[in-house]
Amino acid sequence: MNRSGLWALLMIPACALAANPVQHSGLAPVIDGVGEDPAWQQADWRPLSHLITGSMPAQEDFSGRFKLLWDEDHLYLQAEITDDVLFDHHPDPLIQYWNDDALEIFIDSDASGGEHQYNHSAFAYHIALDNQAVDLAEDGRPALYNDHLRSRWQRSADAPHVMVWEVAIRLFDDAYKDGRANPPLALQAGRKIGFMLAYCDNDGSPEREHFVGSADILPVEGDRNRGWLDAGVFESFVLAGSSD
Ligand SMILES: [Ca+2]
Ligand SMILES: [Ca+2]
Ligand SMILES: [Ca+2]
Ligand SMILES: [Ca+2]
Repeated sequence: MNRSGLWALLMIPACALAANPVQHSGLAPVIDGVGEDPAWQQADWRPLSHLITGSMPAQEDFSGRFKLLWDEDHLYLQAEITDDVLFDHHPDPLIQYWNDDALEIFIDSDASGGEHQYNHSAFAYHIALDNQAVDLAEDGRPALYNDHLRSRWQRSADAPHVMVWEVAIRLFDDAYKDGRANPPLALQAGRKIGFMLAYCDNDGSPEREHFVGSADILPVEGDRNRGWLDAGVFESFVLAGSSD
């Protein structure tokens, strides 16, 4: 690279370099747990490979990858999850939801980062095997946020231990308040979001055995389980412009 090229590279803000593009979808994928929608062809797989808590599972115990897309109304997720035993010990979605198998979606709609345990500057949706979504409310108690997303999964036709999980997620700004009318955001190209995906894998133990996510989280006093507290550990994404 010549000197002017190097200078041009140095002038790009660090956040722009770090943000991963999410492709726009002109034709929304059908949320049915079948990932063959044409829209998904334009999105690249991203790995779920960073251990957050527990032990690192063998490939057949848990492994996963995911894709993202967006349109004006939704962020779309397709996750492909290998899990040898599906386990839903607590049928009440508000009881120990993190200790049953669950897909966990972390979203910070404006990439503000910061503490979000009891506020909605960011959400940490724990989606259970019955497709119900739980996060901590402003009163500090878990609450259902099923109206924020549509979630469906199915076992893969040719691999019985593989689930294809599709989710359409609405995004809300930092002014979101529990118990009020909160209009979802109309998404536009250029919006930066914080996002992280993780999977809680339990195959029959009192507590989850593996918690593996997409972000390489810097531990605080040895603890990488920071996503439910701090949106600053999410990965940076930017909604890319429409090309279709
Ligand atoms: Ca589909
Ligand atoms: Ca497993
Ligand atoms: Ca925020
Ligand atoms: Ca499991």
